[in-house]
Amino acid sequence: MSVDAAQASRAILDGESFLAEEIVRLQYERQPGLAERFGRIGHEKTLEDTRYSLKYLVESVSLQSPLLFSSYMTWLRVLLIQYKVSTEDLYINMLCLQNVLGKHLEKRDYELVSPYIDAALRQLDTDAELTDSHLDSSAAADEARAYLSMLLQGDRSGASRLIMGLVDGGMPLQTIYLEIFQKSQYEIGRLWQLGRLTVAQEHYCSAATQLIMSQLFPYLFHHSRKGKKLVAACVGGELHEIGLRMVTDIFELNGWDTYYVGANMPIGPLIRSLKEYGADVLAISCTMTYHVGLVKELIAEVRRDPECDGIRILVGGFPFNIDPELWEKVSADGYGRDAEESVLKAGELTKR
Ligand code: B12
Repeated sequence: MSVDAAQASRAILDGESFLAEEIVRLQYERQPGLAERFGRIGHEKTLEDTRYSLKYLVESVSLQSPLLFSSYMTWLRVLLIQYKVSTEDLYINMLCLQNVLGKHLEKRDYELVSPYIDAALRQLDTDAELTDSHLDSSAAADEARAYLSMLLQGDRSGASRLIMGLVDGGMPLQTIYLEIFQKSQYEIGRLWQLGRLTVAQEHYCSAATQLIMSQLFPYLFHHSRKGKKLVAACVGGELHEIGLRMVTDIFELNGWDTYYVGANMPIGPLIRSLKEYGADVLAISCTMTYHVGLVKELIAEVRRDPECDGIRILVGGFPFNIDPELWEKVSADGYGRDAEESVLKAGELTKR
């Protein structure tokens, strides 16, 4: 990270609570109707969202990736529609954020941060509707629709029978993973964001998909082994583990030996496992943008350890798909958009 970006990020982080309160105070001053429209809870939620916006801004600035903050703006804008918060309300919130940072940060910090906010404001000027279902782009669209519809009706045993039938019918596991499981999970995320699905439904579907993936476990080991080893982990605090699990399974399917440690992995024990297992590749997954800094820290720690010399590091997950240059900014050796690309990339990195 550049010294300037680090300093500007630190200044925002240090004042986060105060800055958020100032931003919301200014917004309510400019839009007195908000209090009546949204009541006390609305005020609390605005404060909470503003704190999140500052967090995303800090991550975006410290990684020098304006895309991270502007894509967050698109996401937030769509999410807020169901709560009757308009794009104009959000735009004003951003203007207040810019104004308050202008008043409270050192001039050089503000000048560094301000273009990130300008980019986000421009982003709010463009249309962003999540109208297209992820299932429409699936290469197994009919099966994916049937699968998700069963899960949404609470019929996980029907969904399991559907998948086992497809396996028996010869559908490749990779297609089931990427075109049915992954696309359904993305669709669940889209429906949740639009307010058309409850958190309980999302939890049910995610748990059911993990259960059904487990039923496919015995099918992963049919292929000849490559003698290469993968350790796979999510960074600390990260709870999204299905993507990484999918990556790991597809590595197994391609003959790698894998050691999957899943969500929320602390750095010390992870580094120990790399040595004990004799990893060739470390796969690090991160979904929440505000965890990307931890990915960078983890990679720096691994690189500092001479016993980890030669281990190649792959990263992936939501923010890496938003900014295709982000993997270089965290000093990884490579990145994969999805499980299939990840295996190809690891193959290239470990060619002997
Ligand atoms: C299921 C889910 C959850 C579950 C996760 C359960 C679990 N056991 O994993 C739970 C309930 C925990 C959860 C929590 C939250 N979630 Co959530 N979640 C999702 C959802 C619907 C699906 C995730 C998933 O399974 N994807 C399917 C996998 C297969 O896809 P993938 O992760 O992209 O993985 C592929 C590639 O990225 C790549 N890849 C992934 N990792 C790696 C690693 C390497 C090394 C490589 C090479 C490649 C690679 O390959 C994978 C396979 O092809 C997504 C929607 C979405 N679009 O993803 C939201 C989503 C990610 N969640 C979101 C949010 C906001 C949250 C919460 C903040 C909600 C809250 N208010 O609490 C929390 C944060 C929790 C935390 N601290 O981590 C937002 C994030 C938005 C943003 N702008 O950042 C999303 C996008 C939903 C949305 N549309 O708004 N969530």
